[in-house]
Amino acid sequence: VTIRLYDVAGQDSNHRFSPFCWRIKMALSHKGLPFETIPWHLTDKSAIADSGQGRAPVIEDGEHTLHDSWRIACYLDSAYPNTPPLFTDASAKAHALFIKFWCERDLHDAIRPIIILDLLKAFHEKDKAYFRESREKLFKMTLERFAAEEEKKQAALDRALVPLRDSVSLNQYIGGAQPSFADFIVFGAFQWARAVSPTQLVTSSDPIYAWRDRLLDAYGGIAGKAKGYAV
Ligand SMILES: N[C@@H](CCC(=O)N[C@@H](CS)C(=O)NCC(=O)O)C(=O)O
Repeated sequence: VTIRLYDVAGQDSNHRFSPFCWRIKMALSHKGLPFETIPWHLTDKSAIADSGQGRAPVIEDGEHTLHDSWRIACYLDSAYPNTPPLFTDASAKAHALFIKFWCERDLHDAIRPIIILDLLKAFHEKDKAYFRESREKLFKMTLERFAAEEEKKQAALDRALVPLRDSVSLNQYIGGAQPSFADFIVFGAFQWARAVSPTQLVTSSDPIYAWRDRLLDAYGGIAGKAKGYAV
C-alpha cells in the first residue's frame, strides 16, 4: 500500500513548507517507502478529523491513521523493520529526542521571527486570517511586531546554530555517517525557511550549508527540487 501523507500546502498547492511534514517526507524517502502527499490547508480540519486532532503531518497507512511527526517516525521504524532505520537503536532514539526539543525551542524560535511575514504570504487565502489570529494570540503581539528587530533576530539565530555547526563539522550527519531522524528534524526547520523566505540563514562557506546541501540532494533530490528559494 502507498502511504498517504497530509502535507501543509500554500496558496500554490505545490508549495509545501511545514517543518514537521518535511521530517516525514524525508523519513519515508530514507526508508524507501512509497507515499503520496495530499495538499492540506490549516483550516481543513475535517479532512484530518480521523486523526482526532487538527495538525499535520497525518499519515494513513492501510487501516492506521497517525499524527505527530515523532510518533509517525517511531511507528515507521517498528512497522517497517527491514527498511533503513530512522533510529539505529534505543540510545540513538533517546538522543534524537533531545535534538527534537532543542530544535523546536531554540532553532524554530530563532527562525520564526525571520520568516513569519513571508510565511503569512505563502498561506492559502482561506488560511491567512486564521494563521494571523492564532499566532498573534500565541505571541501576544502583531506578526509585524514579532518580526521587528533585525539585528536581534540574526544574533539569536547565530547563537542557536553553534552546536549544529560544530556537530556537522565533525560528522557528515547529525546521526553520524548516515542521515537519521535527528537530521530530518533539523533539516525540516531549514526547509521551512527555504520554502517561503529569500533570507539566507547560513552562508555558502558554512559547514551547515554543506550538510543541508547533502540532504537537499538525497533521495533523488526530493527536498532540493521542492518549491522554494535557492538560498
Ligand atoms: N507536534 C506536531 C506539530 C505539528 C504542527 O504543529 N503542525 C502545524 C503545521 S507546521 C499545523 O498543522 N498547525 C495547524 C494549526 O495551526 O491549526 C508534530 O510534530 O507533528
